[in-house]
Amino acid sequence: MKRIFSGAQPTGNIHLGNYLGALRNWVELQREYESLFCIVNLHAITLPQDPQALAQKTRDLARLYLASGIDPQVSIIYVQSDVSEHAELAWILNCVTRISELERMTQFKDKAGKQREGVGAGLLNYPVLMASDILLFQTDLVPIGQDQKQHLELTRDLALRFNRDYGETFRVPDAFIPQAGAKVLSLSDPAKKMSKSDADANGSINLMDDADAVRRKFKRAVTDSGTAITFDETRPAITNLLTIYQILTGQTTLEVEQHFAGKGYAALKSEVADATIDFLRPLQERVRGYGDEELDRILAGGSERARHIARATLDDVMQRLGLDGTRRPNRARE
Ligand code: ATP
Ligand code: LTN
Repeated sequence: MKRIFSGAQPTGNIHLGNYLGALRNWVELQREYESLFCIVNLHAITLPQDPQALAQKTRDLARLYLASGIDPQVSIIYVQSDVSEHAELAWILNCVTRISELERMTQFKDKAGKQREGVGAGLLNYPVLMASDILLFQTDLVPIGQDQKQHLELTRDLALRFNRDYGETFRVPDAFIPQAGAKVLSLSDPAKKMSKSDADANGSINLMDDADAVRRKFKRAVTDSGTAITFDETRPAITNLLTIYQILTGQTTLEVEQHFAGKGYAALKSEVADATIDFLRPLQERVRGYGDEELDRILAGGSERARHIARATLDDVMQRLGLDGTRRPNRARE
């Protein structure tokens, strides 16, 4: 069976973009692939985090994975820092990555800004850790939003380079980027993607938002000039609202356009809000249904299974590099 791996950071609030661009597809794909879904808390600390909040958000995100439909009987759900092989492989891959490759990454440029002196090295090395996540598991397919495409290309380059220099070691993964929902835009600034790190809270619909907040945010959403309600790349704000509506109601683009023909922007906003509220209500109820004990059991089981796969890859990598693993003190237990 082919394998998929994906992850999200336990930072900020998980929003509709994360769901439509990533999580939703994970749920679909888990039946066809052996699946690992990780809560990437080591990625989260590339920017300063409050320790207590990070621990809490890690658990909250695990609940959201489960509530979205990731089935722990089928898929492996775990926390990145529980499997130390991620950090070990990241160090090794850092040694085959060029600084220039990392400095080219658009996410690094966006997050680091112009003043580079005070920027943490973790932010630069972030894509190497992401490559390690993926390559550790001999992943075939990586379901992600559009913004992560460049990181996946780097992952492929690193795998190919390592394989060339040290022999066939890593499977070279492909990206899975959905046709609709790969880049959900900010409701307040359609020039940007909906983002957890956006200072403007009105731009994102968070998955835990209550009905009033959802209605208010859609009501204030920026629209394009004109009045037509059609899918049209030159009118990103309306297309964004229509895309959200289309995916949540499971209709075709044609059905959606026919539905809104002759209606105004106010009706569009209010119907997108209704569809979102109807989608979020049961999801939020399921989130609240997972107790701490059950969650711990699922995450502990997940990390055990993940570690088993990861170790095999890392042992192979170490051997190829001349890093003899036989002296490891816990070797006998494995
Ligand atoms: P930030 O916006 O602060 O950089 P993020 O939401 O991109 O954070 P993650 O939690 O790591 O960070 O993202 C999880 C997944 O959601 C990734 O696959 C990412 O590509 C996807 N994603 C993020 N934002 C969007 C968006 N606006 N539209 C579609 N997919 C998105
Ligand atoms: N960088 C990703 C999160 C992430 C990820 C991964 C996604 C970390 N490791 C491995 C897919 C596969 C982001 O969305 N910001």
